[in-house]
Amino acid sequence: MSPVTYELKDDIGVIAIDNPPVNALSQAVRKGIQDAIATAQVDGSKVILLQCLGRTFIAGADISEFGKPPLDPSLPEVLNSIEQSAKPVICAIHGQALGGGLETALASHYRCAARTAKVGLPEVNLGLLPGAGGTQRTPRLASMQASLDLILSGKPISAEQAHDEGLIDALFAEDELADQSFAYARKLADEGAPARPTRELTVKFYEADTELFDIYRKTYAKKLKGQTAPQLIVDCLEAATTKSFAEGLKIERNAFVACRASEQSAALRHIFFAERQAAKIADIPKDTPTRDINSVAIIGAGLMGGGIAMNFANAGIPVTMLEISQEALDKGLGNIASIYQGMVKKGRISAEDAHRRTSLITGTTRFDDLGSVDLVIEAVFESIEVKKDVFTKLDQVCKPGAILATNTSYLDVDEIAQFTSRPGDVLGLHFFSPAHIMQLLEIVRAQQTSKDVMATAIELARKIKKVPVQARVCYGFIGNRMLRQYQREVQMCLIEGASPEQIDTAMMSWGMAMGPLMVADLAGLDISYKARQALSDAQKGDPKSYRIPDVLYEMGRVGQKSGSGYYVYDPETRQRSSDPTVIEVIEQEASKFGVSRQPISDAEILNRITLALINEGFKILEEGIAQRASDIDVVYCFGYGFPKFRGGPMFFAQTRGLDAIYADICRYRETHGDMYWTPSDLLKSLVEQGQTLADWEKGQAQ
Ligand code: T1G
Repeated sequence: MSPVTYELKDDIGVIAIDNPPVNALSQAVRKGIQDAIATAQVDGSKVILLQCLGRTFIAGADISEFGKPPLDPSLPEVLNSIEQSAKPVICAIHGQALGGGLETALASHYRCAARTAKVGLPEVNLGLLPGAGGTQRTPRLASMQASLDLILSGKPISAEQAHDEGLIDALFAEDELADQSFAYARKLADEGAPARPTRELTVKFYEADTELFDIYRKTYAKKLKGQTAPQLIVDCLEAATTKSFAEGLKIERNAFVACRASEQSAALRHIFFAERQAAKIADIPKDTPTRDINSVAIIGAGLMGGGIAMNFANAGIPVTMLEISQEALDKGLGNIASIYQGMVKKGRISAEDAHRRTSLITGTTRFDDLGSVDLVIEAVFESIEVKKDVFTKLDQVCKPGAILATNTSYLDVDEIAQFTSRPGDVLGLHFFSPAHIMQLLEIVRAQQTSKDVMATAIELARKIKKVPVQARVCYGFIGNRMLRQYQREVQMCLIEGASPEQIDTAMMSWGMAMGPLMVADLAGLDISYKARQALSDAQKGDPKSYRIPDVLYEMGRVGQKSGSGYYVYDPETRQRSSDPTVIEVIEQEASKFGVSRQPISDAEILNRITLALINEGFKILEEGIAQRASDIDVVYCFGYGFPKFRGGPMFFAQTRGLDAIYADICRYRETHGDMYWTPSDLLKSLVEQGQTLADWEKGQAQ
């Protein structure tokens, strides 16, 4: 049964696409459209109306078809048949018209949309570019600047804005779109409106625009550092100003095919599906009942507590902040208000919106005021004694059925759950700093956490626009446990010969959002120092892996907040610069450990640090702390600044080849000992059996 139907209503040919969930342009949809257009050419129709059923217009090409042999007809062929139609083709857009979906509309002769609709060309988010005429037709309808912004940002725009920019001809109320679009087609048929091939329009490009292309190349070379698609997009749009439509289309096609075959696009497509997969938990069916969360309480109004509260206020859920003193409470609420004011200043939200959100956040110093809330999230100092005190009180005051969550970054959630009489209602909700910005939410499932609590947490994560990932209980869960190995190897490279600048530059040129030492200074050396104090020497591991930050901390260098850490920071501008004192500390500690510092190449630094991360990732998988390898990739790409265009640590390992990864780890075991460089058993067995991670996961699922 084709997902595309064609029906002649009076003398209007109606093409209806019904390919849930998002009307992606699968092979069957492409074939269906092409056949319908061909039928309409020879029947009694005067005009053709193309519309979609379900919650949205076409959300693009079927991404799951990429990486497989292409199937005919290709989208460019189908869109050319629409554009070449002798009878006007009208598109009616609701929900979202994205990628190939908007290209379908641009190849049509007339476009109408619901006022609530959105349109966009998000291909760049997948390491691609519009490959079906988007780079050649968009600048024939909208200005070159608007075209550059739309395609390079990858962000959808409202139908209103698209109308203002010339991409949409008519706007209707959402609930009237079906009737109004038919009436619009009726009117065009009655007026004998002509087919208007977009390809015959002149590109909207003026002398003043000449500089635009280099400006955007530079801007996106910074914004999307290391990514190839953005630069190719500018080339295609520039070609539209100097080449014929057909030549421009060819240039676009070649660039698209190159992007589609690239590792970067494979990595970004992997992350697209991994993000959606992460929200699915194998033993928790989709229809698991969830609890209503209409009110939330946050224990602790510090930086994390405040950021967490804002997520709920942003989603319209009232929040009660609890602090031990009125002074601390006022300070916390004050911080939140000033962040909202900052967002108003930057034009991100309106003053009314800021007022509405701030007023949803109230405060108390009494636990007894929390008796009716649906969810409590504890964000207090990281000590098990303090957690015990808080959860004991919560267990006494909170209503039955309230969910009790901890925002701990590494403490034992099973132990915390045992402080209550309701361990089934306890879990970890681990936000990342700054909590109102960072997308990742590690949902830590304790042994007794009930399935409806987990299902509620996943659903809630979506509501507050977070990317949820399940982690089981271990020290540091998924993200921070791997981070310890990552930071350990950073310290080993420092003490053996590298400098903070060299390490940060090597990791950032490879694509990390921030270098590891810059992150340490931002987070504060005091946080990790205090965390280490709670560990035994055995747990702390080789002193070479933490002596330098200990010494810096003891010198009062705790990072940006003290004006110095691995770098020194200008008190006015916060400009970061190197500090020879740090090298002295490193050399001093190296000589204490009898380490003769030698030059280390950037490639070696990169290899050792990423392999430390990857090896721990395999251990986390074999222990079942993470459900699947792609969950680890989502954690690192949405929580730790790992470059999405490399797909995350586990995808990167698979891309490099597990043999090579294993061989390098074994080599480091020879040179650096097996304390840290013992390959994970899972990695070892996959290599010995010549299996991939995907093979292993398939085996696990059976
Ligand atoms: N192809 C295949 N599957 C898709 C898909 C697509 N384009 N879009 C969504 N899905 C699946 C998704 O995996 C999930 O599956 C389900 O649909 C619901 O999605 C030639 C080359 C439309 C805004 O980049 O941004 O066109 O997990 O959970 O939150 O130039 O999906 O249920 O099994 O995300 O409401 C360009 C991608 C493609 C848009 C809806 N288009 N999609 O968000 O639901 S490249 C895009 C989205 C292209 C042309 C080029 C979002 C959405 P499952 P969801 P949602």
